[in-house]
Amino acid sequence: MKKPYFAASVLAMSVASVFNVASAAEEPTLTAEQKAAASKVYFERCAGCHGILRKGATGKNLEPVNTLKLGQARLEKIISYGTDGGMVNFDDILTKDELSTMSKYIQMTPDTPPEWGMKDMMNSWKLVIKPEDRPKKQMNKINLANVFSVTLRDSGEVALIDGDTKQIWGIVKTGYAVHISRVSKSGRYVYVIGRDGKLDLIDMWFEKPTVVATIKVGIEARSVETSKFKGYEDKYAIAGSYWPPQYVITEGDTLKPLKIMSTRGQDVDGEYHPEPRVASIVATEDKPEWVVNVKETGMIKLVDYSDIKNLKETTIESAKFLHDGGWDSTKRYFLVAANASNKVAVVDTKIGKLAALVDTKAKPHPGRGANFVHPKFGPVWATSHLGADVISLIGTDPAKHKQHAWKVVAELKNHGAGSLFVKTHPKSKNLWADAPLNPDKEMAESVSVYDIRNLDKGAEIINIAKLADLPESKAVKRAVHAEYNAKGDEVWFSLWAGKTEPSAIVIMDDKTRKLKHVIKDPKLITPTGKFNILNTQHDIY
Ligand code: DHE
Repeated sequence: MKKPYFAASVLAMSVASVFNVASAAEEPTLTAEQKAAASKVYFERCAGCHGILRKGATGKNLEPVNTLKLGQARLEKIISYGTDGGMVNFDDILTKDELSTMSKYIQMTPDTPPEWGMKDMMNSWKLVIKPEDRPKKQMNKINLANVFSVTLRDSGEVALIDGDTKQIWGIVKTGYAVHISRVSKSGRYVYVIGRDGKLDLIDMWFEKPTVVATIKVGIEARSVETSKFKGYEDKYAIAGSYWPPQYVITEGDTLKPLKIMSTRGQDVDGEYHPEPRVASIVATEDKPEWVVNVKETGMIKLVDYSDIKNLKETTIESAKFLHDGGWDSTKRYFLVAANASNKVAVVDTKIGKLAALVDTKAKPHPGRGANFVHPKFGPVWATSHLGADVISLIGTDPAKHKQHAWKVVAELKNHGAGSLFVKTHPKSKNLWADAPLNPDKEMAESVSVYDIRNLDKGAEIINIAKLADLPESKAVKRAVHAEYNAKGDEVWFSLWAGKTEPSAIVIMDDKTRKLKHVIKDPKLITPTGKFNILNTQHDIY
């Protein structure tokens, strides 16, 4: 059996040190125990932004060549209190000892974790209930189209909430710091990916939501998608890993791994990158293809899944570092944030080429974005930003509004920077935006809502946390990730508090913008992303 990466890191470290004599001479030291503990904290708290090899992406490069220059005292300060550049503070999460150990750890040469190939995947794969032993029809009375799969981040679970009754239908154990859910084309299966690479397949046809298959696709992962083209419904799934940098195609109804593809290679500047992580993945509906966005290289891969054995990949150069994105309203163009370049890349999936690179404000972060028809500029797609209190509207209709296509046609003032997600619905007249990573408590707990018929009026700002009436505490209850119900008349927000504090889901009436319902339950631990089945199944946003 393979040793876990954290424990195995000590050996890798000493080997690495041999090859890096110059910096090893100055690097601080830690005991094996301290180093294993630091490695675990790094994976859990830092790797997402800085990379396993610490080459930097959303966060700065943390290789010794840089960190040794900063030194212990300065690093402790940065980790404790954060920076204006977007680094968050950890003084409320890590102890003084941990802060000191982490500061030493990042001055040491990074370890290279092991690979995770077909044998590892097969060993981790569990087909809990075979397809032939599953129900032949839906065995419950739940309106599946309006179920929400809710990430319970710090408990490593998802809650499946019945959107009609607002009751928790079931809670399912998933991977560590579970990240997102995606839905099969049929709307029957939910795929859930954890940061530890654990992928779970939930069948919603049982009396209660049931895990029917599970696999570990890598050591660290963030994304999963399913095959959506006619004839391939529920046939395949694809999961993207951060480490090793690769994606795997599996059977859709069993998760049996079929093919692993590395994403290592040259970036848009022609430089080799050893850790190009797989960011967002989306399934095209009118051909057997996934759009796979590779973060560090800035390459967008169009993966043709019609012949897995003779897999065709089209590699499109865009910009660094690719992160999250969504379709335009016609589902021909995919728009993805290249957050280190302050750009949104637009792929024309019909012809398989880059349509444009659009300049935005600092660190665009759309989630899947929001599509609506602007009264003046025609169809637009919106993104908010981590680094600016601005929502950019990008024209998306080169056929009828050519002069506005792939240009920022308007900028709306958000209530703060630190925004992660914007959302609307084809039936709605509202555009909602959050700012959960804003350092100001009031801002992080509030959302902005705009009337898309009258954007000049500016936003109404609503403090979502106050509406929930949770017990008063100093802890921030971040209002995060708007998601509509299936009908498009309710907007759900998570109130994301600490692991040991009460969190909630706040449901707003979209038309009146008034509170409709609050879901409070001790089992709702750190709710973040919410994925309505119908909207996720059909990419409605
Ligand atoms: Fe996410 C989407 C990566 C932190 C909630 N996040 C994504 C996607 C990527 C990504 C690549 C796109 C997936 C897709 O569409 O296929 N997220 C990362 C990180 O690397 C990062 C910055 C740091 C980390 O260590 O993981 C990170 N993400 C977070 C959070 O802290 C959030 C706010 C809370 C949480 O639950 O972890 C968070 N990310 C989300 C959500 C989505 C997402 C809710 C899906 C948005 C959607 O509407 O589809």
